[in-house]
Amino acid sequence: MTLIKPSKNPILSNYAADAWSADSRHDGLDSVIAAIADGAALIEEKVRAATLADAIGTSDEVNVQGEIVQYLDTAASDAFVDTLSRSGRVAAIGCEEIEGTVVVGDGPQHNYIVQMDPLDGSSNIDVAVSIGSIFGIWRREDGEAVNDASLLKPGNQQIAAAYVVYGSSTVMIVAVENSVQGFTLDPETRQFVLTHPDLRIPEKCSCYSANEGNFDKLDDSTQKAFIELRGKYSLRYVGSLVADFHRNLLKGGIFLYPGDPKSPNGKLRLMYEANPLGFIAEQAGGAAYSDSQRIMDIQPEHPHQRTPLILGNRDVVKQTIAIINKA
Ligand code: P6P
Repeated sequence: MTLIKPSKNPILSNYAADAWSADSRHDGLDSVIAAIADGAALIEEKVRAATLADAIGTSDEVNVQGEIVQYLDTAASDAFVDTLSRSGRVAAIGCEEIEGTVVVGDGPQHNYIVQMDPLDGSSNIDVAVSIGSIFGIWRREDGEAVNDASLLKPGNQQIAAAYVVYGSSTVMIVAVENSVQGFTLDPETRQFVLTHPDLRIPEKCSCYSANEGNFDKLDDSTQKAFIELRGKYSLRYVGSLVADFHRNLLKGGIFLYPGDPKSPNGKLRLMYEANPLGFIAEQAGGAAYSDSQRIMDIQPEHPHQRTPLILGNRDVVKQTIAIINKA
């Protein structure tokens, strides 16, 4: 029995060609998004097979979970570097798994710079918890040199962002200015189909997502913010950034990973976690801040720098920041 009726909704490639090619600022963006979708479909298969591979020991490099995770982190990084490079539109890639800048090309058609966390939360694979891939996309201006500086553009210069959540279904969210669209992978056709058009974060905040185990490490004002949230919202925390953000994007919520006196910049990365999700949150009517400023206004100093991150429902983010900054 075929569980899935053929959808009448557009597949990603048709949507992208129709929606984005009309705007010259998005010239070739559909090829970059298609490269992300191709890599995601490949990684989705590997992630689903990983534990099974461990169980049946199909090859040495997956015989212990620790090596499965490392294998999948590297496999995801390699897959997306390959598909993005072959798109013919990407000049440079920054990647959580790669220390330096991946310089792809500096021709006139290499119009985009992509920063990515290819497989975020991979330590959750061995307990079958959702994980994700995150992408920030910037324009490379005509004639602009392609070098390490290519990876230090502030988030407010992003032209698009995307993430893929590998959960009970595999969903790819793509945002450009004033547009957030969701596509679900059809396991039979291996195509992403439009299933969540014109996403907006619901006005009503339903939950907060934070690691309450860190509470005692937090400074007084951040503890006050946590106590305020406890009194108003349910706690929903997967421990996988993309899964927590995706639920909050669809259902309304706020995610916090603040700094603390020992780690003032928190845990999450600015360029390929906070900036892309901050871009998506803002295009969906939400907000994204560090502990003091709009995430996308931070001038990067290093491609792997960390930042505190508070993002989701705009009003609740602003209220939370106000409490955190009350000395
Ligand atoms: P903690 C996963 O390791 C990750 O980088 C994010 O996906 C997630 O939001 C965060 O760390 C969870 O961190 O300290 O709560 O386990």
